[in-house]
Amino acid sequence: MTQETALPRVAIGSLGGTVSMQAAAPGQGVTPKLDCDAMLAALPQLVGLAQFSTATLCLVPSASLDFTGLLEVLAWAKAQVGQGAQAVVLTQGTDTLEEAAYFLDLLWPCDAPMIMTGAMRAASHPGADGPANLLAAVRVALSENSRGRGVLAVINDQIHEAKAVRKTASLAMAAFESPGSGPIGQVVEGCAHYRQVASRRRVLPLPQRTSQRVVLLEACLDADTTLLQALPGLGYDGLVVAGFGAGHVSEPWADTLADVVGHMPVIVATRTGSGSTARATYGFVGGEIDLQAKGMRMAGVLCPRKCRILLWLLLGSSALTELDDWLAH
Ligand code: DAS
Repeated sequence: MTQETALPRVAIGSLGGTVSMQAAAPGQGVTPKLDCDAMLAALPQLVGLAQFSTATLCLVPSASLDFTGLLEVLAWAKAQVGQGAQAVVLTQGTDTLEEAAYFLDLLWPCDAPMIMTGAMRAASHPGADGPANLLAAVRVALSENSRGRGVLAVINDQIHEAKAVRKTASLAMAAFESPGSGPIGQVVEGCAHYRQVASRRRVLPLPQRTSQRVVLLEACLDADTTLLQALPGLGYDGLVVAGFGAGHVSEPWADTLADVVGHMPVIVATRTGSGSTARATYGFVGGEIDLQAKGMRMAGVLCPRKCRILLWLLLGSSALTELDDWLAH
C-alpha cells in the first residue's frame, strides 16, 4: 500500500465568501474569485495530511446562499462520505455561516464530521486568515474526537457548535463566539482539544417540500403593527419574533400576534444575542406568560435566526408537532 492510499480522504467543498475573495485590480472591492483548488494551492501544509477531493459548489457572497442550495450541498457531502470520505470541510462566507451551519447540522445524519470555516480577511489582503482557518478545519476534521459531533464551525482556532455559534463582530478577526456556552473546543498546535464529550444528536428528516416561507421580525421600541396585521394575508407559513429581553413585545404587538397565531405558528425568541427566553417570570401583557397563553412558543436559547431555520425545516417535513421538543433541548 502506498503512503498516498493509506491517507484518510477528506472532501472539501467551497461556496465562496471572503475566504475566496480577491480584488480584480488595486483599489477595487474584493469579490469571490478563488475556486476550491486555488484555495488549496495556497496551503502546502495540507500535503501529506490527507487525500483531498475538492469541489467548487458555488462562488458567491454568503448573503446569496439559500436553503435549496444548502440542500444540494448536503447531498454532495453525504455522497462524499458514502464514497469513503472520513470528513467533509466546507468553506463559505462568514456573514451567514452560523445559519448555514445550523441548517446543515439539523440534517447531517453521519458520524463523519462536517467542519465549516471562512475568513475575515480576503485572500488578497495582507494577513489573510483563510489559509490558517482552512488548515485548522482540516485538522479538526481529521481528529477522531470530532466524530459524532455533527456540524462544527472552526475559525480563529476555536471550535464552535452549530447551534451556539454566532458572528458577533462585523470586521474583527475574532468575529465568532458561542454566547452563553463558549466554544466547545480549541485548536492547539494543530490538534483539536474538546472541553466535553460528544452529546447525543438528533437529526431531522429531509424536507419533502421547500416552498414554505417563514418570516423573522424584530420587536423595536415604538414599532407599529402594520406588517404584523398584514402577515396572515401574505402567504407566510410561520413567524419568528426577535423579542425584547427575555422574549417580550409591546401590548399592541401582543394583541396583533394573538390574531397571527391563529394562522401560523409563532415563536418568540430574544433579540439580545445571548441567554434564554423566560417561561414563567413576567406577567404583563406582551410578557412571556401572556404570549404563551395566546398560543405562542418561546425559543429558549435558540437565537431568532436559528428558530427560523428550525421552523422552516419542521414545516417542510410536516413535523411541526416536534417543535416544542426541539425548542426545549
Ligand atoms: N463578510 C464576508 C465573509 O466574511 C462576506 C460573506 O459572508 O460572503 O465571508
